[in-house]
Amino acid sequence: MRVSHVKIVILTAGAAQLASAHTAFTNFFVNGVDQGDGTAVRMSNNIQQATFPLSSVTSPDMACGVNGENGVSRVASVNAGDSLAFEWRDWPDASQPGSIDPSHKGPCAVYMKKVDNSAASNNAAGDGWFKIMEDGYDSTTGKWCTEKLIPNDGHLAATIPQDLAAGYYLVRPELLALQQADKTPPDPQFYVGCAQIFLSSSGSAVPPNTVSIPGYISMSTPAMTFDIYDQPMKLPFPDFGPPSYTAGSSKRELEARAMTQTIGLKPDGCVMENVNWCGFMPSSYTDETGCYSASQNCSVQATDCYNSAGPTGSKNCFNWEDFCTQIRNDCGAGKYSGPPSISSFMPAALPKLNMTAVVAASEPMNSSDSAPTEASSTVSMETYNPASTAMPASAAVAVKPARQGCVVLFMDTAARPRTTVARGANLNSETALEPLSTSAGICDSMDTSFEAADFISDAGKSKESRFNDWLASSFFSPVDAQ
Ligand SMILES: [Cu+2]
Repeated sequence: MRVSHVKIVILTAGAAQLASAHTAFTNFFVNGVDQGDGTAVRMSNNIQQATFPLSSVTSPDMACGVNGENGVSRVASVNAGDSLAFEWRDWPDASQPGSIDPSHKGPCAVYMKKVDNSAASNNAAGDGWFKIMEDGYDSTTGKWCTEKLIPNDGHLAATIPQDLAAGYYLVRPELLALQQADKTPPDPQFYVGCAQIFLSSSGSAVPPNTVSIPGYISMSTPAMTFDIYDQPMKLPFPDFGPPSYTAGSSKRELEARAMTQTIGLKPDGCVMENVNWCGFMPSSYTDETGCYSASQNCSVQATDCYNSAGPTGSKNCFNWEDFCTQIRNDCGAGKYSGPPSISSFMPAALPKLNMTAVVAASEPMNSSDSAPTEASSTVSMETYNPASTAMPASAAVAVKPARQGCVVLFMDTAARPRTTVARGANLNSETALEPLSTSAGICDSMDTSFEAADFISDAGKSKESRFNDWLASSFFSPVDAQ
């Protein structure tokens, strides 16, 4: 089915942050640790520019997106061999779930470029880009890379090659949506952004195959006009860009030299963060003048927070503002000793991402004739004993072939079915993914950090009804469970 590009603009009265269409790279994880919304990420402050596809495949914006030449203050600390995950969102402030519309089918890649200072401006467009990850079309599962993002909460995984030389880099996730590439004129749609990192490494490698962005593709590059609607498609998909660099492949060597990050670290005294903003404790005070001066200082910082927030939103600015309100109320009440503790105003800790699950779900299938690495055609029917967290295996049942890669555990407690879904063939995995959406073709998940036992003990009706919806969908037929 041909789905046209639909532009959705939702105006929310009174809210500074708007919904979006399309997708944006909003935040990234280092070994599962969320660096924070927009933190160390270059993106336009204009939500439309941040979420819309780039206007031309030869635009300088192809490097790091619109306004991608503007460095931001923070630089994430990364070690060689770390696994990264780049999060893509339909709504950059995550006010609604979703990563990318299912119509946006196409390949993904991740590029890096070594720079003198990743927080500096005007170093994105031009030569020096190399690829560390690519994933096109997987003919075994019939999925494009962009389609794998959807059940994977928008996470695109890549590993930093172990032998890369230390230093500052820009890391650039790239999505190409081909749903309009067959039109006249063709409209291949790129979504890119850049993360600013400092790489600690004892390696010395400099990948030899670098390209200029823009310049690495033009409209005559075959992939730009690839017709995803052809029956059958003209496979293999014509990859573009340089070959992926993996540790140990042929390379130039720099003299290995120890480097220490000096730029973009979280500043001393930074007690709260939002995007690349930091809140600092107002000076302590013991009298009325000092109290109101602290209140004023706090409010000025709050304004900076909101003004710098951008498309990913100002969630933590609200926390900061609550803290300021406390100071002001204290002043009004004659409590002239402060500032008060900020601990009760701190935002909740960001959940850790289960990288194993993300990698398993996004693993590129390299050749069309290889079996899916996580294929599993069995479901284990379990009887759950509430007095025990053990999950005794019992009958294995078939899943619909298209559902390979999903493993479903059934828990039955006093006629209340509980079910967890895990990716991969490891039935004993403690990784339990919550079934959620019916919009994608494989195991969907919203949460990747549940322990199986947590899920079982949670009797929330909404989860149960969401599961039932999912069960009733075409993904998985309970009739198979015989
Ligand atoms: Cu779009």
